[in-house]
Amino acid sequence: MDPRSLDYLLTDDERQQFEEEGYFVMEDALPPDQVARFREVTQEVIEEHRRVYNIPADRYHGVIDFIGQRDALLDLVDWYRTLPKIWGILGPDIKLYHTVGMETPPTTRYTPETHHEWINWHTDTGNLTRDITESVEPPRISMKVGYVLSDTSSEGMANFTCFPGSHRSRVFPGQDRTRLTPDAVQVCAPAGSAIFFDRRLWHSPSLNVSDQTRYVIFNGYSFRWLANRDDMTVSHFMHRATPVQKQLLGYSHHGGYGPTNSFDDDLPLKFWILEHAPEFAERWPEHP
Ligand SMILES: O=C(O)CCC(=O)C(=O)O
Ligand SMILES: [Fe+2]
Repeated sequence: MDPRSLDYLLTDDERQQFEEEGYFVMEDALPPDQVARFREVTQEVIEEHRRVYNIPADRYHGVIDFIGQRDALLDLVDWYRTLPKIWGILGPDIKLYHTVGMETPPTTRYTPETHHEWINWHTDTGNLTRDITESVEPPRISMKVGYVLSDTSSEGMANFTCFPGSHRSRVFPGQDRTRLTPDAVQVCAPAGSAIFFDRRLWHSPSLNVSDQTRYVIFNGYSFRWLANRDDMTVSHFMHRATPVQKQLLGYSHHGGYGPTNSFDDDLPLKFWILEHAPEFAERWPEHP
């Protein structure tokens, strides 16, 4: 693992913001050359997808199972500036379970009042909240990091949009699920930012009324036992992945039995943290 990640450990402020608001923004997650590199890759994959599946160029479009689409994307699996935030929140027994490359072209056909097709208020991970009904507050279980690859530093640029602090409720907190009401927050984040959010946070894509196409890569991390939310086509990465990357790509030495257990040889990330940032291990829950 890149030793520089020790300079990016989760801070108390970030932890508090994540707990209270359900998200936080880190502005310097990717240096400019990496922003350009990942934006090019994202643009290329999405253009290819639009051609193959005949998707109109002016439609908001995301490609799931994104991480394995290009070799360059392996670097994001354990990116040294962001991974410490993920394990700082979820602990060491985690994997990547879902990845999306997203393109939002500018639109002149819709206005904030008439953009029903673009607004989709939801919480993440599909049926998870629906099916776990024993508690009033839904469980966290997964989170995402969104790598902002184009400017979204002011509103109307297809900003990631949410209701801050809404992650503790299974009930939609707004007035109208088909609209971007004024109480929704368009998160303003420049290119190179990472937006970390709890999967329970009520959020939506939003409208791009700027003159630039928006690109974001959303990488979802979860506990290792959660079913993947896309095909996670990554076997071609395994021969060159580091042990930590292999863990995060879902590899287990114990086949299907591995992910619901915590065998030491499946958890190089845990031993790296124990050696380099042991103060975080004090927060890990005991196995009952
Ligand atoms: O495009 C967006 O800003 C929202 C994406 C989203 O809902 C997600 O990645 O979970
Ligand atoms: Fe989402």
